[in-house]
Amino acid sequence: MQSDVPSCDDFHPITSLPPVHIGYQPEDATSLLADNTVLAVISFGAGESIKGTDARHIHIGLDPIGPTRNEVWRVQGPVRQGRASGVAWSSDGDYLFFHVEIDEDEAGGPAAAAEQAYARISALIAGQAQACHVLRLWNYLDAINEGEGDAERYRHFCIGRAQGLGAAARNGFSAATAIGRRDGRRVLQVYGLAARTPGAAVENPRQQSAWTYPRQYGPVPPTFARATRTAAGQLLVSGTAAVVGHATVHGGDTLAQLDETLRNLDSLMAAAGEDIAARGLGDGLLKVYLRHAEEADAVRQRLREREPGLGEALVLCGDICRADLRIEIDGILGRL
Ligand code: 3EB
Repeated sequence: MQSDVPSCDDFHPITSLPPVHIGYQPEDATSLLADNTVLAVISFGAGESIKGTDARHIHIGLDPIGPTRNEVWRVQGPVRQGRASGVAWSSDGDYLFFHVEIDEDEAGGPAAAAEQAYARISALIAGQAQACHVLRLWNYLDAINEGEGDAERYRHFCIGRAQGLGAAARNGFSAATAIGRRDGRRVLQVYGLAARTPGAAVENPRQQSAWTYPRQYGPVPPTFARATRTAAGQLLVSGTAAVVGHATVHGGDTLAQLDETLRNLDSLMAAAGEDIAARGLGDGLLKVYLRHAEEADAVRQRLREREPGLGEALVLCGDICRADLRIEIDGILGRL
């Protein structure tokens, strides 16, 4: 019905943000990058980034189990790109994609590499002409479980990350993932997504907030939120595993850990809001990190049984940041 009296629905709030569209595609990275609404292409498995030629492309050395796929992020565009503070970036004005790789040997180990990576990301964020808020961070490092107790490389990574987070955490922690590669490259890879409007951190009532984990998990707790809800109403879900309270459950049983992870995701969606909970996982895009590649078929089958509406997940073989975790799932929900 036409009316010349505007209703509230005619106004977009000043904070309104279009969604970012994320999908897995079989096409090669070069053809995907020809589109200037593409903000980022993330390739998994063996191979090289198109280094120096396109800041929108990164390569993560985690092997996909199944057909190799590229993850593609699309925005309204047009997308510009550049490098600043040692960080490659791309942006359409709404969203900012960024990534940085730090050589651990040059930095002086995984803690120093993490501190450097986050200091650079913080400098990039603080140096933006317009408002800029980190929504989501991914961290990939080699041999994440190597080292006993507090000597574990993941715990060192956590120390450096907490040290380096500055402007990257000025609105609190954002959602994150930290997974171990097995490519023997002692290079820390960090990439992320920021936007001109802040997101809202969401915690999971079934899980203790990671930054309050007790001392037994390391000298500096992991600094991430369970999810970020964006101004576009999308939910960026952190790596989620079979952690209840602060404890790992179902050690040694991958399918039981998967079921527990799905319970954690349900509880997280409920905490994120009625709209998110009502849509459920069915309109989301998930990534499954699996310690034992040979369990992929069983995991895929269980996922289909539990979540029949879910699209095909990308399954990657990698190490989870606690040695007793065998599976972790992250993703984006609400691909509006
Ligand atoms: C957990 O719940 C599992 O250090 O950034 C999940 C997601 C985990 C992110 C991180 C760690 C991180 O504690 C581990």
